[in-house]
Parts: sequence; structure tokens; C-alpha cells
Amino acid sequence: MVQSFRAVQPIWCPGCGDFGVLAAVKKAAAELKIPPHELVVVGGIGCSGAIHNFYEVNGMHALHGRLLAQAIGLKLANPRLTVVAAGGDGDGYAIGMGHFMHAFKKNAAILYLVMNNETYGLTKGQASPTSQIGFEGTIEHPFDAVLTALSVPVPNFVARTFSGDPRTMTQTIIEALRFNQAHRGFAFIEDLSPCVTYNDTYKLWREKVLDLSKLPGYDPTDRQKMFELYLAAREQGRIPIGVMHRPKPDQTEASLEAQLLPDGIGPAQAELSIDTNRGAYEKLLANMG
Ligand SMILES: Cc1ncc(C[n+]2csc(CCOP(=O)(O)OP(=O)(O)O)c2C)c(N)n1
Ligand code: SF4
Ligand SMILES: [Mg+2]
Repeated sequence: MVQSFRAVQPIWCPGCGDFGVLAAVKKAAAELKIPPHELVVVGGIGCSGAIHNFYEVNGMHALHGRLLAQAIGLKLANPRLTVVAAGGDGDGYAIGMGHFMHAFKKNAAILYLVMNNETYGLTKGQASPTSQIGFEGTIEHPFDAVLTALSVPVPNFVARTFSGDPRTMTQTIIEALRFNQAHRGFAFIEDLSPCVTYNDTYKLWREKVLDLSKLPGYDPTDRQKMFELYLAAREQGRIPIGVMHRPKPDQTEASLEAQLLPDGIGPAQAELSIDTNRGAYEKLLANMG
């Protein structure tokens, strides 16, 4: 259920990357002056998915891997809300994989923030879809969500950030939320958010991240060029970060809710009083008889 309540102290381990994400979301919402009652954070299942408990806005704890369906439903019920879905790599890319792929093509103007720590933190450190070969004995190749996102030919906003660089993360979230506010469509940010207890990758990731925006030829409006830069960075053993897709204004199409609800009013805001709708109710009752 959607509810408003008092935030509690985070239960995350000291040093968990998710603290950085929470702080960045708070700063971004403050910078954009989004009133708390107009912001909803939908959490997945996992350590990361508890994020909405630690922030005094509307919160919703989703089913495992189903946070995107619930977040898109919220946006369609009331398109004036700013909706942030936030969860883990296990939640989003394992049990939630089907919904993840479809979210890009649906293109509702919500922000999906994945805290990727390459493990299932909450259930004590098993391998997840993004785990490296050898982690907890896994022999499968890691899944790359940003590369997959780039392959969906829809003018979404796509980025990867690193909890070790909170300033860039905040700026990226601000840009993503502005993209949503303009009803330009779906925004996806994968944050590299280390699990200091079961998979402490801070040092390794600090060495390996490569901000593609610093490279010559960087152009996030050009999907083909971004693929080339991204794959070249991967081949050098680096982890690409930065905005990977930022459609030009003329590449934009109206988001799902803007197309379905052109007057900007969803069912949650509809006028349901008997007097106003008496004619429609009577017609309905007559058809039932
Ligand atoms: C239907 C269902 N299957 C499995 C679980 C057990 N489970 C809880 S959290 C989780 C994965 C958490 O990993 P991730 O999404 O990466 O979040 P993290 O804890 O790492 O932030 C799993 C498998 C569950 N709660 N519900
Ligand atoms: S177990 Fe890992 S992901 Fe969960 S709170 Fe602790 S450090 Fe964070
Ligand atoms: Mg995880």
C-alpha cells in the first residue's frame, strides 16, 4: 500500500554504497524542490529495496522483481507524481528481468535506480546476475545492464554512476528527474554501490571506472558511437560510467502516461462524486438490469 510515514534510521551496514544513493536522491529532490507528498519511492526486495523506509516521502515496498510494474502503475494512476523505483541487481536483473526489458519499451516517465553490488546482499552474499566469474563459485558470465539498455531503440535516458563519486551521482539523478518531469520518458541509472560486507569492491571499482564523458568522441545522443566507446572501454577491462544515452530534444517522443492521459489527469485524481457522475452511473445500472 502507498503510505506516508516517519522515516527510520537506515539498517544498512556502515559503509554500504546504498547510503550514497539515498543521500543523492534526497539532494536531487531538494534541488528540484519536489514536495515530499509528490514523490513516491518504490523499493524492491533486498538491502537496497529498503531505501524508502529511510526517507520521509511516500513509500511502497514492492513484490520481488515487480517494482517496475508497481511504479509504472502509480505513474499511470497519478501522472503528477514523481516516481522513483529503486532496488538491487538481483531484484532487477534476475527475478525482475522480464519487467526490466519491457520498461524501456513502455517508456513511462519514471526513474529506475539499480544499486548494483554484484551480489544478493540481503540473503548473505550469493552470486547475482552481475557477479564476476569466480565469485562464490559462479561460472556464468556477468550481465551488463547498461549495454542491454543501450540496445533498446527507444529515446530513454540511460546512465551509470558510482557511489564513490556522490556529486556526479546527484547531478545525474537531477538530470534524470528533469527528463521525467518533461514527460520525455523512462530514465535508468545503474549505480555501482558496493556491498562492504559480502563483496567489497570499492578499491577495485575506483581503479576500474572510466568516465566516458571525458573521452574524445563522446556523444550520448549517438547510440552507435556510444556502443563503440562502451565496448572499447570494456575490452580494456574498464567499467564505463557516465550518461550513456541522452536523446536530443527532436529525438524525443511523449512518454507512456503523456500518451494515455493527454489531459494529465489519472484515475487517482478523477472526479468520482455521485452528483457529477449520476448520468454515467444510471446508464451503468440500467445496462446491468
Ligand atoms: C519471491 C522471492 N524469491 C526470493 C526471495 C529471497 N530474496 C530476498 S532479497 C533477494 C535478492 C537481493 O539481492 P539484490 O536485489 O541484489 O539486493 P541487495 O540486497 O544486494 O541490495 C532474494 C533472492 C524473496 N524474498 N522472494
Ligand atoms: S549486506 Fe551489503 S548490501 Fe546489505 S546493507 Fe550490508 S553492505 Fe549493504
Ligand atoms: Mg545486490
